[in-house]
Amino acid sequence: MGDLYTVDDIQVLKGLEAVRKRPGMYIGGTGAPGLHQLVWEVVDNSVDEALNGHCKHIDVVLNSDGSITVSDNGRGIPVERHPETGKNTVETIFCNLHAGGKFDDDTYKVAGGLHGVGASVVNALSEWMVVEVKRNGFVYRQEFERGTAVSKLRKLNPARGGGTKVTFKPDPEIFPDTAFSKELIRERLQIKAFLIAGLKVRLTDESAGVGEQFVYSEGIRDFLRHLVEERPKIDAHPFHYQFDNGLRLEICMAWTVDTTSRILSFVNSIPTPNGGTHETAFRNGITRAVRTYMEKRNGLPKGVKGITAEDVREGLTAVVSVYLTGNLEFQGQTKERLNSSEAQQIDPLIRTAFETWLHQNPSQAAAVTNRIALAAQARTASRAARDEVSRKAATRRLMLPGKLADCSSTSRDNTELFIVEGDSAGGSSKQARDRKFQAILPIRGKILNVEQASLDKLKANKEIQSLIQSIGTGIGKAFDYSRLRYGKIIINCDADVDGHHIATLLLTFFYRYLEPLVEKGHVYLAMPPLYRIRIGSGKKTDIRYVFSDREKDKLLKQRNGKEVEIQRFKGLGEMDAKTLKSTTMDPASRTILRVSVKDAARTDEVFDTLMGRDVRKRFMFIKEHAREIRDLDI
Ligand code: 28F
Repeated sequence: MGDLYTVDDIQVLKGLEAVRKRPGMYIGGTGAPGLHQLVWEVVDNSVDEALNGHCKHIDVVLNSDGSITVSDNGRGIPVERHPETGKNTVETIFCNLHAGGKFDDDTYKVAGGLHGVGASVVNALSEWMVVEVKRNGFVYRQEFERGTAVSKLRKLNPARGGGTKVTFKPDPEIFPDTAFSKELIRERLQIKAFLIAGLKVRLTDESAGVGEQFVYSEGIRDFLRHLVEERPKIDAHPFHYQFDNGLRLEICMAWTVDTTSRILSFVNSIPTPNGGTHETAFRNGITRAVRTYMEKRNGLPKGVKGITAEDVREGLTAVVSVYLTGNLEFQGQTKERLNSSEAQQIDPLIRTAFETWLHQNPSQAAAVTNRIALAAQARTASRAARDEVSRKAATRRLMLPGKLADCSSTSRDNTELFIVEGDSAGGSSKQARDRKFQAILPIRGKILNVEQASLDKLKANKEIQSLIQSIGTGIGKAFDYSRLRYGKIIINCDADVDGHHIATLLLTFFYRYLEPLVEKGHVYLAMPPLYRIRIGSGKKTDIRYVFSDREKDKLLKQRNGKEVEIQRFKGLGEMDAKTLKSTTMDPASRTILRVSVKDAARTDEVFDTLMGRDVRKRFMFIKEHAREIRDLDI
């Protein structure tokens, strides 16, 4: 500092003295939350640089001496003389209360800093602080102690690029405990990375010698995935919505079968744990959308008069992130509840967007409204009906894929799941089944080659997901035999090359990922006939179903000149329900093959044949062997 104190200097000292005298006024207190508020203030200045598109990296280091370093690769704080203070801009920002990047509205379109106290408060409450700026091709550095500059801003070595680096040590005269919580910091930094897609945020613990980096290319979509990670989701994709016109708004949400609800809201990337106008507007918006949608389609469950906001919220996990340009208004003891009326615009935006999504995605909408209807029913139901078990069963049903036509029996022993290929086969199978114990899952023809796909890729495949959900056991480490939902899993594919291909893929899948089910004899192949052959006429008509060309030829050789009519079934979808029932589905008259793994050594060889690149070879295997043996060895 210079030799003479000017009037301005005295003002400055008075300002920062006030901060040291009553720190609670500025950072809420001197406990752990107040201590960490110092970190958030500095980090948020870097985040503002990122939000305005000037920086891509934020680096945080917990130093061994108890100080912390935050740096960004933004433009770097300006270093020239500041017209209002006559001091350099760095010193101006760090030594003047309320003088931060934000005192000048044109500089930043959006700015965070919930308490908005800025860098000078952090400086005032630090035993020491060092600020380094890379700008104009050089590194500049200035040092401070308890809020006052103890060095000039010095121009050091030349350097490329830009950025700001702030190191500070909280003052033990102010904070009874100056130790930072790595966990708290980690959590906050990860959230910043989620909120700003593509931003790289690194956290290093110098004394432990470890570091980690957060970067999420899909932003809050990744955030939502992270939040619902292990929780059982309903069968619908998350809803994602982004709006950027004056007000910036981004939302991602999904329902789980849990009854808990978690809505995480943010304003200018600052968490608002006590909600506020933006969160209320979000809730109202989705509630109105759901109400209109369900009422329009007469989708209210029996006995339920209307849908409440609580029904909509049950099981909901949501990330709501808004960016407001005006002065942020906060309310409540900790000033964590947003009170800006600007945020009310969100309500109609969300309402329209979500209602449109519901209309445009009927199957997703069905899963969502079923979930909400369940909540409404549980709320409306009498005590007796609010039986845990029935609710549990209902919630478990919500996790089943929409296209599974389940059976009414819930016991595993006598129930059967038919996996059929395509929607037309699904339709006729549904007509032919006995719905008491037979469930139908239609899957689309083109599923992955399980032999070549990784487990992650398989799990992401919609057809495989439907299959796993229907079976109930989970796969891989999560496999739980006690959750098997059907006694028999019967693969029923067309008797053509494509059908055999899919059957083979499915068998491979079972063998690789659900081997215990194969081992315990739960997996079967159905045998739909290839031909219907009528021999003779009148009273002596003989109708036979045969499964291969060889059988057909054999039969025709023995017909002794009688009249014949041959019908070839091109697919399951072509058979009428009665024929499908008697030939393929009715336990009294059908043939099914139990798949078993008998000889581990032989399995490899068989699978080489089954899964080799030669489709015909694979086809022959099933065709030749399937008919002749009741237990198919794989
Ligand atoms: C480790 C903490 O504080 N980063 C910051 C900037 C960049 C600018 C700025 C900051 C200018 C006139 C106030 C640069 N170039 N990280 C940080 N990066 N502040 S703080 O400007 C402050 C205003 O008065 C910056 C052009 N405009 C702004």
